[in-house]
This record gives sequence, C-alpha cells and structure tokens, in this order.
Amino acid sequence: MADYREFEGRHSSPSPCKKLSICLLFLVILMVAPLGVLLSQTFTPEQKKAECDKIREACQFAWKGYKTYAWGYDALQPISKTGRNWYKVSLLMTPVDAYDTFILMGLKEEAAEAQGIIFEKLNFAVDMEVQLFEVSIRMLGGLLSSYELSHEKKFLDLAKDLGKRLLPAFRTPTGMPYRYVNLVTGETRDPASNPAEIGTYMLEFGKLTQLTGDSVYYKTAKKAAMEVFKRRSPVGLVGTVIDVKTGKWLNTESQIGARIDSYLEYLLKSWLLFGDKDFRDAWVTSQKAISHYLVQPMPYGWFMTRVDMKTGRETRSLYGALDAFCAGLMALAGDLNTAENLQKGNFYMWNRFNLEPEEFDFRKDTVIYGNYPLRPENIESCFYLYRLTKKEQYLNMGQSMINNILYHCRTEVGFAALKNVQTLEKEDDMESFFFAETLKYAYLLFAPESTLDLEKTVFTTEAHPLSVGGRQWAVGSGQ
Ligand code: DMJ
Repeated sequence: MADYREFEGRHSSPSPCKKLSICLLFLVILMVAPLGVLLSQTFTPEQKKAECDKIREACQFAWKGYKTYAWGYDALQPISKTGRNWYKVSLLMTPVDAYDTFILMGLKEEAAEAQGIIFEKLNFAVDMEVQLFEVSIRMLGGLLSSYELSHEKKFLDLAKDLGKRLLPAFRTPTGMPYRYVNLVTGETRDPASNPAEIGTYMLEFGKLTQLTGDSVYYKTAKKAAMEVFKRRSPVGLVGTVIDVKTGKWLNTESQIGARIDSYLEYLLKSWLLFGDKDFRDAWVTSQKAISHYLVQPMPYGWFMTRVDMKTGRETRSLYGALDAFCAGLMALAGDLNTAENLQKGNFYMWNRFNLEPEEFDFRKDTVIYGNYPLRPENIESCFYLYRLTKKEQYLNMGQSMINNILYHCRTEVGFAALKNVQTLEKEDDMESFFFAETLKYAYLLFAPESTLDLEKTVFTTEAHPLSVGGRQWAVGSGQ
C-alpha cells in the first residue's frame, strides 16, 4: 500500500539528464495513469482501515496545531504558527466546521475539546458584518449537523440565534439576499451577488425550520433559490453575477464552478432532503441544460466548459478544483455515465500537476490559476462514485490524491494551502473546510459504509451531514 511518505524523495535536485528521464517517466505515468487506475488494486478491509487510520492521524495532527497555535481563532496559519480571524471577533470556524468530522472519525477527545470551546465562547451578538454564504455553510450547517449528531441542545440554540441574525439579508425587492449582513444591526451590503451566494441556503435553513417548527427559514431560502431559477435563460442556464435589487444579470457567463456550483447542488439536494418537488423540477431542467451545453468530452476525460447563458456558445474552456464536485453530483443524480467521465477529467487534471490547480484550461492543457487551497471536491466525487458504483478505481484515485495532499501540504504544525501546484510553494493558510470536507470525504471513502448511511443523509455543500426525514410538513411542493 502506498504511503504518502514515499513521495519524500522528490525534492532533491536531479542532473539535466536525470531531469529528462524524470520528465519522460512523468509523461509515461500520465499516459498510463488512467489505465493504472482501471487495473487498480483491491483493498482488503485491513488496507481500508490503514487508510482510515492515516487520515485520522492527519486530522489529529492538524487539530493539535490549531489548539497549540490558534486556539480560539477562526483558523490556523500553519507556516507562521499563528491564528487568523475572518472578522474583528472570532466565530470559531475551525472548531464548528471540524466537530462533526471528529464525531464521524470517532475522535471523542477532539470532539469534546471543540464542543467545550464552542459552548464557552461562541457568541453571535457582535456588531460586525459577515458574509452570509460563508457563515451559513460553515457555521449554521456545522451547528445543525453537530446538533443532529450529538443531541446537545446548545448547538441548536446557537443555530437558532444565528439563523435569526442572518434573515435581514433577504429583505430585498426580489427576495434574493445581499452578500453581507451585520449580525446585530441587520444592515446589509453588496447587491451584486451570484447564484451560489443566493441559492445555497435551503439545506441549512430548511433543517432549521424542521427543528424549530418556524417556517420562515424554509420559505425564505426557497424563495431566494427559485428567484434565480426563474431568471434562467431560454436554454435553461444561469449567469455568474446578478443584482439582487433589480434581478438583472450583470455577468451572463454560465459555468459549473465558483459562484454557481452550490446553487445547482442545492436544487438536487433540497429535493433529496425535503422531498420538495419544485426543487426536483428545477434540478431536472438545470441538469438537462448543463449536460447539453457545458459537458465537453476530451481524450483524457470529460470537462465542463464556460458558455454564454443565452446562446450556449463557449466563452472560455476553463475548469478547475471547484468544478470537480460535479462528478459526484451527477452520480448522486443517477447519471453515472457523465459522472464517471467527468471524474476521469478530474483525475487527469489532478495528475497533470500532482495536485489540482484552482483553474485549468482543458483545451490548452495549461494552468490559469495554480493555487490549491486544500479543496475537497475531487475527493468528494471519488467518495460518491465509490459509494454508488463500488468500483475500486475510485479508492485508488482517492488514495493517490490524499497521499499527495498529506505529503506536499504538510508543515510542522498542520497542512498548508499551496500558492502554486507547479512550484509547490506553500501559503500560510489552513481553511476550516480542510477539516469539514477534505479530511471527512477522504475518511468516509475508506470507512465502513455503516459509518454514514448515504440513503439517510444529505451532505451540505460544506459536507455537514443532515439527516433525511424530520417533520413531515416540509415534504411536498409549495412550502
Ligand atoms: C467550501 O466552502 C464549499 O464546498 C463551497 O461550496 C465551495 N468551496 C469550499 C471548498 O472548496
């Protein structure tokens, strides 16, 4: 079984002749990688357990770094060994995002430590503006899944308090929210938003409604998402930037990545979590459009391109780390053919540079933005594809991606983002989603299925698991 420490030899400086042979070898590896994955090894239960242990240890190591150098901050800066806050007061993003991962990994001590600081210190009554989307997916989602997993009422109390404070953001002429809201005054800012920052509230807000009985959350989040869907073009696509006051598109490029991604994800997942047929219909319409206009078969796999939302004509052949979630989403939606071909493209993009770049031109085979902020999406897609096809190749893909991360991103006290996947230069940042998503999907890929039943769970876009079911009033259309 490959271990990430095996990659350690790669940093010596080889002679020019050696460099050439390494390049040739690299090219050969690139060409045979997909074949290698097809001829992949079978994992025994012991080998899967060893993978889980390795990922659990990495998680404990990163948490120890956070505890030692950034306790009480939003995140650890793993090179300078300092803490970082997003706003003037910490929202404890790392403990909140990490808690359910600790529970799923059976890390009781770490879960107790995270819960301790959250219950002692987390307070939303602070006069400061926050980004609605990020605070909802990381904090609200984290608190709700923590409540469902632990049954500790304080998590729900915190979620209720936060939910109320976020609602003023939705007071616009269209019902689509502003991007920023003040947690105390309710003041709002920035109407130039995008489908993801408008339509990624249903799972968290809908769950809050299920748990509190207050329908305002479900209705508010649904209205916002449906207002985006209503403004799709005649060919069924949405643009990238929209004014939430006027409802007019400000950027009409359509794509699957940043600023649109989780809007589409929540159309499908809102149907799966709440059984609301309006979301099923919206997803089916959107899925047809993106499958028709965005999917681009290439020799090494399929990619999703960028097009004009009105004509469906290609604008830029850009793909990237965020887009990689779509293979998993398509698998969850039942289109395994598209999902598996997209995952071939995802894995090609990953192997092309040993780690995936933020943006990649799949026609020119070049990097546009080479940073890697420890994103989870490629491994997330391996997780869904393995669960839904049981093909061992997805375990192999996931294993090689995890090994790359654990080797190339490791610092003395945690794991760092990369400034550039080609130079492997590190950046002083360890996002909370590394705990919430990257390590969680990596672990669940190899963990026994009983750790988490996909039939009874829907993951939020931040990988917080929410349980299917709950109060029946939310089921059906027209809520
Ligand atoms: C996460 O915060 C969420 O997955 C979001 O939807 C997109 N980006 C990051 C992880 O890459």
